[in-house]
Amino acid sequence: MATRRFRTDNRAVDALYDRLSATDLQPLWELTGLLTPEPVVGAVPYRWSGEDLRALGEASGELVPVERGGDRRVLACCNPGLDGAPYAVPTLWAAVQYLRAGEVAPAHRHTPAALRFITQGQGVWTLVDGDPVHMSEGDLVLTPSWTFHEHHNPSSEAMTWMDVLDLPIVAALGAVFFEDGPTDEASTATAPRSMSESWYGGGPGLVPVAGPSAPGSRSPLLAYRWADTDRALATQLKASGRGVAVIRFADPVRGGDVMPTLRCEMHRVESGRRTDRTRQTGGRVACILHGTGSIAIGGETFDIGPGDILAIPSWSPWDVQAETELDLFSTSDAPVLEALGLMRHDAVDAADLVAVP
Ligand code: GTQ
Ligand code: FE2
Repeated sequence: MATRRFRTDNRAVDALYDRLSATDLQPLWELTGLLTPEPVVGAVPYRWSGEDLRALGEASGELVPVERGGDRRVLACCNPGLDGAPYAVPTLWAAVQYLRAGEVAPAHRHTPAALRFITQGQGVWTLVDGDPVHMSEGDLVLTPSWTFHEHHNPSSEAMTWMDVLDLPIVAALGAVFFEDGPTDEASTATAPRSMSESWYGGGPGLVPVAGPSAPGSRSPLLAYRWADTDRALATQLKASGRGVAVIRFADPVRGGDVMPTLRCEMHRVESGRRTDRTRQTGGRVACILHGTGSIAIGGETFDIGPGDILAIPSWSPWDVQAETELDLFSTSDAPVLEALGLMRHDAVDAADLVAVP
């Protein structure tokens, strides 16, 4: 090991460093940047343009069969601050997946949890442990840790969506497991409504007394539909009169986050309005569903439009300015930071707190 050292004429110090090197030890007095006053992260504020993502998904679709690369045609967002690691922020994988008409991405499962957020189109089914979940614009679809999942596109149009996985977290913890599904014919089952929604998507605040339970602290509801999200945002906007509405996607049973590592939110900003500038610990990935405007992250400002994916590094203040009404999906590792007592966020203005009557 190359032990870092200071230079001196003292032979005994030289000898000490040689012994430290030979013993794979590094003295703390040679190390800086470990215990920083505030988070120092490699990830930089960044934007991948929706136009580029669509065009490159399509080009990959024409040139590369889905069988390559683990049976998924996926382009990973690589934050330029992370030395080539295929991660959008140090804790989150974000990618676009492209499935052509008639294609099937066969079943597998892994301990990293995944979610899909659909920015355009419809027609793909994701089977989650055999339950066919249809995907359509604005929907959030979950494939929790260790659930078998496969995607098939019986429609006549190619489809693309954003994947986010907690892969870097699970990898850092040395807990990645992967398994291919049964090798017989891929299932191409479809259904107007998934079983998960039939049980747990019955209505606001209504959950079955004896429904099939989900293991661990994750939602048994696997799809959050745009019609419901849209209505919740619209009614909140009207009720608050603040020009900005934010909802959190919740486990309908526990009220907690959708999965143990990932928090999901949808933000709506009325045309001409700007959100408060806030920051919190942990990484965040955002994706624009509708509208145009700009986002300021740390010292950078990016124009934003539909399909854009954004990396918001830990502790970077960010705010959004809407030119036309903006719908922004956000996912973060907040449940992990909260579980570990590491969540910090900037104080929220009193004006931001709406009293619940
Ligand atoms: O769709 O199963 O972006 O396994 C990365 C890994 C998607 C998937 C990704 C995956 C998938
Ligand atoms: Fe997967």
